[in-house]
Amino acid sequence: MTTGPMSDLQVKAFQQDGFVVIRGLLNAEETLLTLTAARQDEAIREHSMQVIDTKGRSTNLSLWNHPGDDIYGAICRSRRVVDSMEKLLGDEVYHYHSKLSAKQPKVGGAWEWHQDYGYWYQNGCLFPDLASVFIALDPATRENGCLQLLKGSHRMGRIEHGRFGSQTGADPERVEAAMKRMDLVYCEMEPGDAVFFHGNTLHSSDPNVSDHPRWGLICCYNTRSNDPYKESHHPNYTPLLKLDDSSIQAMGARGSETGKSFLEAKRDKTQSAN
Ligand SMILES: O=C(O)CCC(=O)C(=O)O
Repeated sequence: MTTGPMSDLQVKAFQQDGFVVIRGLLNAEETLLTLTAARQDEAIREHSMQVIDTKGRSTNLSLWNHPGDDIYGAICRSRRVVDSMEKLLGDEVYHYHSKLSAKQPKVGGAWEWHQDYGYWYQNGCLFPDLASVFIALDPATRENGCLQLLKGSHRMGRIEHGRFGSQTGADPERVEAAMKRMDLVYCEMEPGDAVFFHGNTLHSSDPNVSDHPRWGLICCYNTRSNDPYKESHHPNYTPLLKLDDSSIQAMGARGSETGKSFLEAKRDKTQSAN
């Protein structure tokens, strides 16, 4: 798929499973431009938080609330992504934030099982009407810590999140029970492939034990009708200007614009990077 929103079948898969994988969301040229921009992006590097896992390994996470005039902004505002999100969530959506999650070879850390809405609930979102799209920029494999999703887990509703023993994330007792009843899917992807997943879908990822980086761009959306009732570190409803799909390629390998505002709060997994 390179243009247009999702098919009805893909929407049905998302509703049933809590996620849907779209192969080739970005074409080869667009993916290369994005990866080139990200690898050279001084601002992304400078503003990245170290998200530390339970074994002390770290993922570099750079997070921004508003789409910039750069290639990541062109992607998160593209009709192909936004129209798909709107079809999946059944409402107008706005950009809640985007992030670059970079697991470097050998040192990139794990993410414990969590639901994004487990954290976003605290931001005043009354309904779990949020979703994200993870776009692979490198090959994402089991060895380098691809995303893992628990199929159908979005139907469990919001699970308690917090610090449980030495771990932070979703209540491990409930996660363990859920894992006995639902299929764990390792979301292996080629660069340019993407997975759209619901805010209540349980997901995690293993450390990167390979010799290869695993970088991914994650764009998150909330619905207009779910405008948070209070202010938080992520934005309230802000109209999203959609761009034609051709804008991605037209943008070229342009990284973060000068003055782009990143969320830099020092966070580790005890505070949630979300
Ligand atoms: O990058 C990953 O593997 C997972 C990231 C994630 O789950 C998150 O940012 O909420």
